[in-house]
Amino acid sequence: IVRKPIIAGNWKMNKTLAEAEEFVQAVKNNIPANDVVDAVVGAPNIFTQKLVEWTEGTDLKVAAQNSYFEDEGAFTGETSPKALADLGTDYVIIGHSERRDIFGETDEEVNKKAHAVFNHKMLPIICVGESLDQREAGETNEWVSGQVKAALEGLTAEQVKELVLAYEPIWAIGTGKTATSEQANDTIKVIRETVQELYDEETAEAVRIQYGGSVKPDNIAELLDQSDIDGALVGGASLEADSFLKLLEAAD
Ligand code: G2H
Repeated sequence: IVRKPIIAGNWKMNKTLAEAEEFVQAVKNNIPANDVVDAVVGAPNIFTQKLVEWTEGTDLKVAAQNSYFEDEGAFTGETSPKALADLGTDYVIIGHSERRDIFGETDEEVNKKAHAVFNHKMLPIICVGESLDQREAGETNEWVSGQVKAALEGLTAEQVKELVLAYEPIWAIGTGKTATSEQANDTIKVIRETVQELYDEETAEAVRIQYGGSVKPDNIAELLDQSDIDGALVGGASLEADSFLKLLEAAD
């Protein structure tokens, strides 16, 4: 099976509208064809509508950085998955470690959000990953596969083949410390085995699993060379157009 690489920028809470537009104009017509690599920009949700407008007719896809699991109601400050889908959003990043750590998102909520995203015909990019303490205690595999099981609960094999998983060791996020490509690949293999256990070999071979955590133009090639790494979820190095384009070229 050949899995198409997917490179997704996660801007986190960065950029003004003008900065976002400048980035999109510089990038949108310079990305590799989407039969080679999926290129995704995860902008702050307040810019999602504009991103969809600006990228119309191009191969650049748009991700929101979070969504609530209810469609509407008394949830002050939350973003409706129904409204995101209506805007034309392609992907939603779910369960990023910053959401889990800073905003207390649980595995159960991550799972509900994944269902909500599918209900509205978008695709989730579901993040999992261990802390440094967990890695040092030798708990990585168990922890990460537990997160995967919880996140995928109740999803069909067809859905799992479509979604994206992102393995982001928390200790490598924004720290400049990257997991070695072998470390990343080893844990991603564990994730793939978990999917196989839950579903079947076909599903495990089809699901795309990204690595995330201090990915940069100069380390992406060796990460993508690994057997099981199908792309990257990139924070810091996705903020500049040049750097983002270099990441995409590496996957071309
Ligand atoms: C991990 C990653 C993007 P960075 O959070 O999701 O960020 O590439 O800055 O480590």
